[in-house]
Amino acid sequence: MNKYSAVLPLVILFIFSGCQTKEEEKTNKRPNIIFIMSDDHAYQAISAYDNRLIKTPNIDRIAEMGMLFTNASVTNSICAPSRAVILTGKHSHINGKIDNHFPFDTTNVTFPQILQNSGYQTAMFGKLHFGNNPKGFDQFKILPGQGAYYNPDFITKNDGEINVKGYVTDIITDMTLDWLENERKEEDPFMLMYLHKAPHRSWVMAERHMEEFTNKIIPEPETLFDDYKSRPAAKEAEMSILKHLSWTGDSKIFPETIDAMGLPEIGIDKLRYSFGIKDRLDTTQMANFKNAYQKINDEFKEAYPKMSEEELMKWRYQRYMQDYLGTIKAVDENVGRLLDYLETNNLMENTIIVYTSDQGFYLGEHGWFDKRFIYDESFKTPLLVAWPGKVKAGSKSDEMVQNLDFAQTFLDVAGVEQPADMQGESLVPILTGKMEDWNRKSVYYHYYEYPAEHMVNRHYAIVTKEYKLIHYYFDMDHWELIDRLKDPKELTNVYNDPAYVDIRKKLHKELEQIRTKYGDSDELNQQYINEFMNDVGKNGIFGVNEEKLQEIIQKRNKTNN
Ligand code: SGN
Ligand code: CA
Repeated sequence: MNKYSAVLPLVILFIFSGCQTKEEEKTNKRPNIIFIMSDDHAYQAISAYDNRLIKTPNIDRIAEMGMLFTNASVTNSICAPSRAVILTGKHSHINGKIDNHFPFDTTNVTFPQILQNSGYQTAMFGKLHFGNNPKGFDQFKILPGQGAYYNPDFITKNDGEINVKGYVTDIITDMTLDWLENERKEEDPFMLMYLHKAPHRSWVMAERHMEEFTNKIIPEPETLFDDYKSRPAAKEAEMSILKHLSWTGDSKIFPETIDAMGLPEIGIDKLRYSFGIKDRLDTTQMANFKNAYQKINDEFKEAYPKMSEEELMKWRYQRYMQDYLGTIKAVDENVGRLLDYLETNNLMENTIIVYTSDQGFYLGEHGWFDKRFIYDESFKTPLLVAWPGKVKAGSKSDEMVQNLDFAQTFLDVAGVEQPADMQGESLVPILTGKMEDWNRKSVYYHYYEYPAEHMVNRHYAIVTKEYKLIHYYFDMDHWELIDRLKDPKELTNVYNDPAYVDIRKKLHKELEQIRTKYGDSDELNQQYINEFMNDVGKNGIFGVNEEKLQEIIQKRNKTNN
């Protein structure tokens, strides 16, 4: 027996127990939370939902590892309001951020503040769009307002405003990976918000994707030529691919091309081109951009005089979709970079990863781009959740979950108490297969931003798996009833169809109940209309059809007098 033999077992025991403690610590550690959100990313453009438009292998990985929600929706289909709902766990009429117009009320309590107080490290990178900085974050680098695709500025927590050269989707990822690698402390759990600007209008893709995507041919949706029969609000909206996309900023027809063709500007056409493209791209980027789009410009100049309205619509749809999908290609690549980093650094096992969008988007359905309406393409939003070991890989759920539920879900995941005044529900029962703890039958929706760009009337609604009962109340008084199962493309308003009398009655009652449950009312509607109209009367509103705005103001003055 040598002199070490006696102590060897002890040494082994020590090392072994040391390992065990570390292992135990790891499993007891509260989960990390990664919230990935893109801006205006339609579920139709994620191949886990539908692979006709684009392949998104990296985003799909999240669903392969976890759960794909096929019936997730937002409570108010517009950017900053959706973000406010996500952070507060409260409907727009309660958190006060009803539209993109007024800044977020920072006296609201948000889930990142609660998580930070409970010991989570918190960081946010990318688009917030609040008009003020986020509270509850150890680190943030956010885009001012909508942000820019090329060489974007950022507002940072520690270094004021900075400018970074490059393409926004790559840069937001660089910042995120840099934080994970260099700032994050290994001993504490973290909550990270990784928020893309893409694929928001005016859809400027990365140089490396221009050649591929400007040559793609995209299949058309069935409802590209909708006539909006029985849906007057849809008819009034200004989001037609044919009529409302600008030539230069959106369709990438150069200002000199439309001048040479004698085409009149659409809306703030050249201005949008200036602030999105001309004033942002450096000389090399601009040369690459011009090079990629020159062929399109030449062909359009030649073809336009002979095009019928139908042909022009089809051409404009292709142009729109090529650029929109091109920006998504970079999002997918960058989500892949993040997932690879997590895998390489053993961060997958104890992390819940959420991929979603601030709302859905029309990709030509009803002839539209943009969002705002309660019709499926913008009411629904993509939702993919991975949580290895907790969520069954490759699972699916068609439960009616909403962006309202994220705050409580994350607090639940972290084991932190959920404030009683939050209005959502934790999704943990669905994620972990405890369906006896989940019994939601309907959701509530309310959109406010009118009169404004795209002219979508204010409306509220109740939605069940079978029906939507919708009330457009300003400045029209119009009800719609959609039979979701019989009419999935949502082309027919059956509100006045005698066959639906009983259903209509039942849904009216349920709508009243759900409005009471969430604390919404006609009085609140009126209050929000007054605030908004007083302000736009004085200060105007970006991008609005001025003529129509004046009409609405005058009509309102008349009825008020
Ligand atoms: C901008 C866009 C609109 C878009 C809003 C809101 N116009 O104003 O088309 O609906 O943002 O989008 S643009 O001329 O600036 O491109 S949101 O995602 O921020 O709500
Ligand atoms: Ca958005």
